[in-house]
Amino acid sequence: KNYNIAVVGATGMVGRTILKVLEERNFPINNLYLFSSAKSAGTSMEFKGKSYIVEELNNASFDRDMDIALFSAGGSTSTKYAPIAASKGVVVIDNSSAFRMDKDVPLVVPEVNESEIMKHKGIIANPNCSTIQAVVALKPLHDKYKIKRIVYSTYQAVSGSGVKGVDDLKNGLANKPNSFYPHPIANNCLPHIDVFGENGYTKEEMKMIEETKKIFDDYNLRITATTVRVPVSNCHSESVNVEFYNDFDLEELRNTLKDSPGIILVDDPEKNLYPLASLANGNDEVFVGRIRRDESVDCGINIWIVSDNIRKGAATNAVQIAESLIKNI
Ligand code: 2RA
Repeated sequence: KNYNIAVVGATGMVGRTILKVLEERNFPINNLYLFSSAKSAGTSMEFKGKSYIVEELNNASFDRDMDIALFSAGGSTSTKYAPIAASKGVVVIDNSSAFRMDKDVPLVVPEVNESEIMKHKGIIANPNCSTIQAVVALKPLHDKYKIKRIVYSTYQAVSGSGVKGVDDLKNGLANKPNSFYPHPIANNCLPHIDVFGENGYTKEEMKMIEETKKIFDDYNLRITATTVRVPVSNCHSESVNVEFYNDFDLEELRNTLKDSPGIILVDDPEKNLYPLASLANGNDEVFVGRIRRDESVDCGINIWIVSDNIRKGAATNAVQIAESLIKNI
């Protein structure tokens, strides 16, 4: 069977990558509908050698024979239109944070909690990019050694902010003024992604903390996070400290990661081999390395995790959810 698919936010960085991944993975598509804001409506986009005109999203957009709508157009668009699509029987896979913590909305990374997908009530949420790569790496370790505590420190690419972030880095490196970030991102690390809350943490930090607990369905996990924007074009890097309840053999732990879905182990520091943005860029795997025992606790490790935040962190994960969905509908 082929499916009628909509991409909402088709002209954005993630939207374009969703189309690229749908084509690469030969997703079985009958009709394809592309939607955007008024600003980008009328744009012509290519898919499998055919041209498609991007339509302006409106309340009637889902009044047609449609199976799945992949949203990546920001929280306000999802808040308004995802329920409309779902009310018409269209299954929404939403890349925004609008519904992630809603108890009726599965928050899914297929390698981690694929079985949650069929509990959906019309909307399935794609986690935040920085959360996705972390839980892919940590899930096999949680299953084997039971995680007690996680300390996330992230080094996030400007592509996470979309074209505005990419432009700020380019302008900064060309000594032109930046207009998006609060400070020049060129030659700076900004400990400020999204907005600050009352508790002094940013929304990005709280997303990593809360989304990890929901995805692992383990609210006893003790998690803290510091998320930082760095002058890298694409791919997020993360230094993660993990403490387990149960002890481990380091070689066994590394092999567990090596043999787990969606993970590539790159860990031979003596040969200067460890995960890099330049290695992850354009790929869908989560790259792990620098795995070493944390001698300051009884059962802990430090690990370095790198992945393409636009692909596995957003577009590919959403398409993988759609692939799982059609296996079951
Ligand atoms: C960022 N994770 O990197 C956030 C949203 N993509 O800006």
